[in-house]
Amino acid sequence: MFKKILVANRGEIAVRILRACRELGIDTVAVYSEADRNALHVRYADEAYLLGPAPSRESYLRADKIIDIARKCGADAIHPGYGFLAEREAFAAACADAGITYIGPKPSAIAAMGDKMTARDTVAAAGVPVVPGTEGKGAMRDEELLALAPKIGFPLLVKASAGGGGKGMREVTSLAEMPALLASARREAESAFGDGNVYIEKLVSGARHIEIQILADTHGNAIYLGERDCSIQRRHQKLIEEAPSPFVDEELRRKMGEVAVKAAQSVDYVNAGTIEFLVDKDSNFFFLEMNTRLQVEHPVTELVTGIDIVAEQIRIARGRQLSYKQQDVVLRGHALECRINAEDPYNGFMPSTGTITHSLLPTGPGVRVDTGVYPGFEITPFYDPMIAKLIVWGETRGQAILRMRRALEEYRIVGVRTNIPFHQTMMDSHRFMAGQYDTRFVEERFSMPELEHDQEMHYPEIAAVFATLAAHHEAQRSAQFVMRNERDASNWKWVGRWERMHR
Ligand code: MV4
Repeated sequence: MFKKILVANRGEIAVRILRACRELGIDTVAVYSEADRNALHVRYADEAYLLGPAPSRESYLRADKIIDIARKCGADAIHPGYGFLAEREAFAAACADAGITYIGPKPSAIAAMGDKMTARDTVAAAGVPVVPGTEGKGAMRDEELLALAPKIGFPLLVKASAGGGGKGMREVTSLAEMPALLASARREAESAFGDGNVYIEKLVSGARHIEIQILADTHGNAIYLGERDCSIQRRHQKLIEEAPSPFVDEELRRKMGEVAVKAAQSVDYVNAGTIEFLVDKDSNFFFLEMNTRLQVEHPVTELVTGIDIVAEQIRIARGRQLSYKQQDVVLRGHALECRINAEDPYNGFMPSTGTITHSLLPTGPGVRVDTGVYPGFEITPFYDPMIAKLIVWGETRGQAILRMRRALEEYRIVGVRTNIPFHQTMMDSHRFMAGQYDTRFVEERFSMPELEHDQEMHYPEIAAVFATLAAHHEAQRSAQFVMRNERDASNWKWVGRWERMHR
């Protein structure tokens, strides 16, 4: 095994990875920015080194410094976590050049999946279903895209090759508006990624976002660990994830799992990875993209499979065989994850900063909290607002929801505002309970037009009085800003009925 691993990340995921190392008896090295001198990951690790000032590009993105530290302190391997240097081909290659094992896929696989158009072409050639569009044609000029669009049919989506996560994406409903939308998509992609290439796909509406976790070792073994439903998101930020998906049955799981393994094998994938699919109302599924890293939401898969994904990543990187064969992967029960963000759900989900003065973590049966913060720690605007993940397991989906409600109620965070009231409202929602949601759910049901369209206000004094009243009213409790009738003790009768119906 490795003797020492450097974790090139911060926050909850750095702590998660350090914990896996500790259990495996591997020494650990943390790196940190000036804003993170007192961070939990720094305290948890055996050694810690300062990278530089708070901004990511001067700290957590300094690949050169990180590799230098790893070399000097004798680390055998680097785990990138998610974000920052994860999914950077050049970083994975630089680790290898320095004789340090990168805990993740090969640079070639990161590159092949990093360009979304290339990824689509590659997996489509391997027989993986993709949404009908421009696959197999490579980069196209506007004239070619305009000529092809009517054959694909409207509505369609223009997507950035270098994109992912919705950046540079445009919905097109007619040929007439397409030239302008192509131009603005290219402009946005060029400025965000330095690559203005785009491709088009038919729009799949009312779809769910379901992803498959895979593991592949260096000996040619590859398995899938079932799916996660990540449809509860807002502006491409996931908020709640669950496993298994209430929408997926045995047969669909097996089909999607086998296709996911095929997609991974098409780029010679090694280590943990995730294949994202769109799944329409008729259970047709289409490859969206592959994430070549450990994901935020990996714990829900860990809770229903009993597999420690980070420990497997480390074993795979060391050259071991997978600890599990496909038939060893058995799903048990149901897991939910709520991302706890330092943001104000009553004020357009604005980031909230400050020092956490008090916090009380939920515990007890079936509850897991992955967090990187503690009382006394200051939340700064430099990094992601996610401060914790609250993950629960239950024998059934209904039990998991009840447990999540209980845990959310126990959770106390003082000093910053959090989205806990949003999650409480979700756990009370009949549509969520019934599993009847798609990727539009949050925007449809949780929009607050009176707060989001303030540019239309013509009477600032009246607006100010109303805003004050509304803020006071809404601060009282979560339920006020959505469907009052959904807060009802008989919800649980309803869940029971729904579960009996679906047995
Ligand atoms: C789509 C789609 C519908 N049809 N592609 C958004 C981010 C990027 N990863 C892909 N995305 C989508 N691609 C076709 N052909 C709808 C989305 C989409 C979405 C996907 C997953 C999770 C949330 C989403 C929210 C809005 C749109």
